[in-house]
This record gives sequence, C-alpha cells and structure tokens, in this order.
Amino acid sequence: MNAPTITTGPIDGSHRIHLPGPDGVDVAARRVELTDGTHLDVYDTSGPYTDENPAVDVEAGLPRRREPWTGTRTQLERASDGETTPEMRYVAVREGLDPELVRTEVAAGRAVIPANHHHPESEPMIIGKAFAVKINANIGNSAVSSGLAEEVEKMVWATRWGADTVMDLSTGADIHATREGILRNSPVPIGTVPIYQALEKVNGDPASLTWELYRDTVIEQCEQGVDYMTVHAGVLLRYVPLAAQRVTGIVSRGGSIMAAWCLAHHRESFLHDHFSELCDILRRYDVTFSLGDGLRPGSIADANDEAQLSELRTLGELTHIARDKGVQVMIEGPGHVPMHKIAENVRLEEEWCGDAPFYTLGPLTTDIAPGYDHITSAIGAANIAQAGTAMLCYVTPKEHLGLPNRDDVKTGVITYKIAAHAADLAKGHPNAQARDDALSKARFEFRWHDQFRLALDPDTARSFHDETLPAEPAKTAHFCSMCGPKFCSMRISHDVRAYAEEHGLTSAEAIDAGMAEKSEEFASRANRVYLPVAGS
Ligand code: IRN
Ligand code: FE2
Repeated sequence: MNAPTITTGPIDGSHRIHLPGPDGVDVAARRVELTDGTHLDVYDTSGPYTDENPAVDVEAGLPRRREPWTGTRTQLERASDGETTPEMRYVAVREGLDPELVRTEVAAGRAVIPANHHHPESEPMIIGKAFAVKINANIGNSAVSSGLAEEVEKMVWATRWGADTVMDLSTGADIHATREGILRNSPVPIGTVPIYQALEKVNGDPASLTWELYRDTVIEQCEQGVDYMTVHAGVLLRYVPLAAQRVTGIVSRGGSIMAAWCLAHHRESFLHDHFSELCDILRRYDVTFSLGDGLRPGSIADANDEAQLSELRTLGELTHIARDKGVQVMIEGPGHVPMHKIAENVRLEEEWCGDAPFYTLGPLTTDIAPGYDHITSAIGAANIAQAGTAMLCYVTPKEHLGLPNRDDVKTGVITYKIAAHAADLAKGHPNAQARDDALSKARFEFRWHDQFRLALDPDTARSFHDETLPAEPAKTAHFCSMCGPKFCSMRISHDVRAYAEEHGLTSAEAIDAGMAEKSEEFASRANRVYLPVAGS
C-alpha cells in the first residue's frame, strides 16, 4: 500500500504572508494577488502546508513556535489579572481587532483561546461572538484505523479549506499514536471527546467505565496537547427519562454512553460528581471545556424540549464552577432545530451559561433531505451564528448516511465557511465585507482570474467556468456561458455607463435616453426581440 502524501502547496492564486506579531512570532495570513495590481489579505488556517515550498516532515512535526509563551496559568486567569498575553496579541493581529477587546472578552468568559501548553505548534485563534465566526471539522470517525499519515492528511485537508479547529474523533487500536501525529502536525487547535477512548479501554461496555479510568484518559490526552475536550457532564440521571418519549431519543454518542452508565448503576454521572476535580486537571494545561450536549435534539420534533433545556441549565451551573477555577468554557448546542426555534437557543444559552461561547452542530432546519444535510444544517448554522453562536461544527453531505470521504470533508468545510461568513457580514465584523467587495468588483470588471482567486474554493469556480469556456481569452471576456455575449447584465450595465459618459448624462438619464433609443430600434425591428430559429 502506498503511503498517502500530505497535500501541500499554495491555494490557487494566493500565497502565505507573515505579518509582524508578538515577541517576534509572525502571524500568518493569505495574500490574494489580483490582476489589477492590488491584493487582498485574508484570514488563513492552513499552516505552513500552503507555503510556496513547504518543508513537511510528519515525523518531526511543525515548529514549536509557541513554546516560549506557555506557562502554568490559563488565558482566563491571565486576562482576569489584566495581562494581555502573546496569544491575545496574536489573535488581535489575526482578526484585525484591538488586543484590549481580546483581553476583556476572554476575562469575561465570552471568548476562549483554546491553547494547551503542550500544543506549542498551534497558531492561536479565538472563539467568541465579538470575533469572526469559526468552524470545526470532525475527522477520524471511523473504527477502521487508517494509518497515521492518512489521519494527518485529513487534518491538513480540512484546514486547507478553512477549518479553524479540528476534532479528532478517532476510535480503534492506534488512537494514541494517531492523536500524537495529528497534534504534532496541526496548526489549529485540536479537540477530542475523551469518553470515546475511555470506552475503548473497557471494550465498549459503558457500565464498566469508572471515574478513575476516565480521569487517566483525560490526563493522557492533556499531556499530548489536546486543546479542548467535549465533556457530557450535563447528562444527569434524572434527565434520562425525559428523553424516553422523544421521536429520536438520545442521538449524542457521548450522551448515550453516560445515560447508559447512569442507568446501569442508578447513580449520578461520575462526570458531574467529579467535575471540580476535572477542572483542576484541565486548568493545569489550559485545556478548554466544551461542555457537551448529550441530550441535544436529533429531530425537528424534539427541538427545545425539556430534556435539552434541562441539560443546558446544568451546563450553566458547571460553567460557573469551571470559570471560578480559572478554566475556559464553551457550550455545545444542537442538533436539529426548525428556524423559528433557533434564536431561543442562543438566548437561553447566553442567559444560563453566562455568555460562554456557543458551539453548535448545525443545526439542521429540516429532517427531510438526507444526502443534503450540509445544506439543511448550513441554513441553521447561518441563522444561529447571526444570533450570536461563536463556532459551528460542520455537517457533511454524508451525515446520517455514512463516513465522509475527502470530497465530503471539503464540501462540509466550504459550506460552513459560507454560513460563518454570511453571519460575519450580518454582524458587521469589520473585515468581512472587504472580500465580498473585491470579488464583486472583479466580477463586474470581468477579471475572471480574480473572481476565482477570491472565491472560497478557487478550484471549483475555475473548473465550472472552464467547462464551457476553457480558452484563455475567455478569462477576460465580457460574458460567460450562463447568459452568453448578448444578454450579459453586467455588460449591459457597462454599456449604460459608457453611454452616460459619452453623452454627459447621469446613469439615470442615460437609462431614460437609452430606453427611448432602444424602443425606437425595437419598434423598427417590428418587435422581433427573439429571432425565429431556422427550421423550428
Ligand atoms: C458540537 C456541538 N454539539 C455537538 N458537537 C460535536 O459533536 C462535538 O464537538 C463533537 O465533535 C461531537 C460529539 O458528538 P457526541 O458524542 O455528542 O455525539
Ligand atoms: Fe442528526
């Protein structure tokens, strides 16, 4: 079997640049060079893999550039003490925002910077509603171990297209080594769900899980450098019956494992009972809690029900315990929610969880389109992000149907970049619209190369265009094959402008004058706008 290669090299039409950052550590961005001599710098998550000549050595891993910064305290503790850490200054450059805004948002718990002291390879990023909406891609869903380079490649592929964080949900035999490979090579924060590995250790029998075994698994993952962890500590024994009457019961893997444990022992969840101890462990490494939604709705019928909201209230209580211990927290959210019930989710999360960043899975806004659930969920994701959700967990076209392949991962990431960016525009993030304006201008001026380069997915934009007009002259032609040369609205707009200039008119007058001329012309052609086609 051939060893899979890691995807490297610049994204079409752009290259990585390095902006001056804190303590001599530069901040990466991507520069899109335009054919009119200008350029646009955009946020970049892809790491050194998209450098001009990337030196990739999976065995050696990425340079440990953040090493001199990592100490013993958390970003939350330091922000609360009035300190602006290098990580905060780094994300301020990245987002084009004031470092003091970064510090105050982190201090208030409204934003998190997931950055384990043991993951110095990562490029700091921030998750919070005052910042650009982020997206997460899940990899390693499979029980079939696919080998180290292959798992690293999945991470590299997802970040190439814009994943801000990656969750390694690997199960199976080589789980520790796989995670090690991903962490050492990842420029983005890595999240995990430690209960999955704990369950592997007891051969898949939830009743055999113990606090001690779980705790040791968490420590093992903290030591490796995992930046944030999903912990389903809000699934309480008394909530489990609430899910029994649902259309789709419990759909969360972690949630169902904890529910099974609670029922088997008829005891309160060990995650809940030992929560404070867990905080002490995560604080030592500055690992961020992602408090899991083990009772999230798995269908439109179950959205915003008592099981879901009871758990959310408990997550709110846990948020305050964790923060008091200096641990950063975000809150995971649904799932499946119809559009009219979305805003309520954000309102309650903010109210009950002290404005902790919300991190949702879509939500899917209808259940009727398996095969297209990246779309059913991106509709919900855009909505919920506009309402204040800070990070969106992607959903691929294979959701509910099977394991996503390479194309599905890319489709999921691009789809979620669209949802996140649409929300950034609606929220008025200061940098968001510049890219839309640059692309619109390129489109209007028929700079096709620039339109492709500014696209989230230049490769697809170019190949769709070239399906019908592959020749190089078409890259400056004033039309595409959609409307053809005669009916291009953009070309007609240019004609109106040119006419106005020639005749010393405003555009409105030009349209009036042009209209009069045109109507005479049409009248003289006896209204034959659509010429009869010979033979039909
Ligand atoms: C995100 C929001 N709600 C759930 N998620 C993601 O779902 C979470 O971050 C993790 O990647 C996965 C956990 O799934 P289970 O164990 O809750 O099904
Ligand atoms: Fe689902």
